[in-house]
Amino acid sequence: MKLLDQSKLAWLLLRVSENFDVSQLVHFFADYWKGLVVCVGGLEPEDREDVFNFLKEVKLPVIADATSGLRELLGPLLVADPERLLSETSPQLILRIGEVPVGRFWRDLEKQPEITVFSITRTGFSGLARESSLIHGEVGRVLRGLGEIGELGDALDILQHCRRRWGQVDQLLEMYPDSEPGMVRMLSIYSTVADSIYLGNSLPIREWGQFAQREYPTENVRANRGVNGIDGQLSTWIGLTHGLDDAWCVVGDLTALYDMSGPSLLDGCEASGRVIVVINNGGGRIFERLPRVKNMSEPTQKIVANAHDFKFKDWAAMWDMDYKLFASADAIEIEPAQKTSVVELVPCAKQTAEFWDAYAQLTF
Ligand SMILES: Cc1ncc(C[n+]2csc(CCOP(=O)(O)OP(=O)(O)O)c2C)c(N)n1
Repeated sequence: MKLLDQSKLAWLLLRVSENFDVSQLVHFFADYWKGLVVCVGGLEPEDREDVFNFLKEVKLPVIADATSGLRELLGPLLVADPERLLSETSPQLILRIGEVPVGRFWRDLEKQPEITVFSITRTGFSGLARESSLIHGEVGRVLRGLGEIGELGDALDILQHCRRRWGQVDQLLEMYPDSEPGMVRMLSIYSTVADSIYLGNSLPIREWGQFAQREYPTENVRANRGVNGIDGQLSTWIGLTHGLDDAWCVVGDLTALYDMSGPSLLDGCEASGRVIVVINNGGGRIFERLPRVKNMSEPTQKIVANAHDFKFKDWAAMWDMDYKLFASADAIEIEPAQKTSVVELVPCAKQTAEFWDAYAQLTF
């Protein structure tokens, strides 16, 4: 007997497991009046059009990761500040489409078994350790298999709250332009010239979803976080995009420090317009946002954050990369060149703290 090679076997297994039954999903939709929110994680490019058409048809509130490629296309359906919104409006149903969402709200669902979760996923992983339902298959095919659903709508008026919240967020970003979220907003405007964007740990991924511009589509976005670890991120980006023009990478400073030899892989890469943005907030600032760390003494917080004063100029020179540092949003000017450029963004710590304090005060 001729043995099947690995790729054929994987293809066959996918086909076998793809005999999905959408009737369970139709029943799930019947309860939409209890409050139904759609979460869209990373999507394969071939699924995007079907997902987009579905979302436009059902007109449900959508939490969309940047990696869905749809975030900027959803206009008034896009949910702002998902964590707080979900805890305050308590929708009873969540439909997840695509990869496991990166937002904190998804992990919070572990502790909310009363919320019914249904996933449509190519991987077959529920992404939750508690009970939930799942259809395993090509996402676009599953949605087409549903036929016409029609408008379901926003039973809890979540989108009305979101309109207000987006307005408040935009106002805060204007008030604190040199805060980290303010600089991420400015960066996202510059990066509309990129052909692809790679987001690495930690805050860059969160902050991109919450604060990046929402007008111009940036379809080709990848993110790498969580259990993946912060090491090897630059190498991953270079491997993923080697030889491709206009590839941008946005990482935190510790993430860059953990992969200082990564740019050696650029050797032989002749593509132009490649940019590595390092958001240098002087350590792993994601930890400061954890309630347990917030209550620690300042010296202990510094240790937890691996606080440092390093800058990346000499590192860029070591790998023959162009280099610029910007310490305010207004000053940012990114001109991709033939050589890979390192752009170091240094947010104002005071404005960042003020931004987050004001953000915490916002109410729906
Ligand atoms: C190999 C590895 N070591 C440690 C961690 C724990 N960790 C998660 S996020 C993070 C900090 C990342 O800092 P930085 O890249 O500066 O991003 P920021 O938090 O400031 O956005 C660390 C150390 C990890 N995920 N992987």
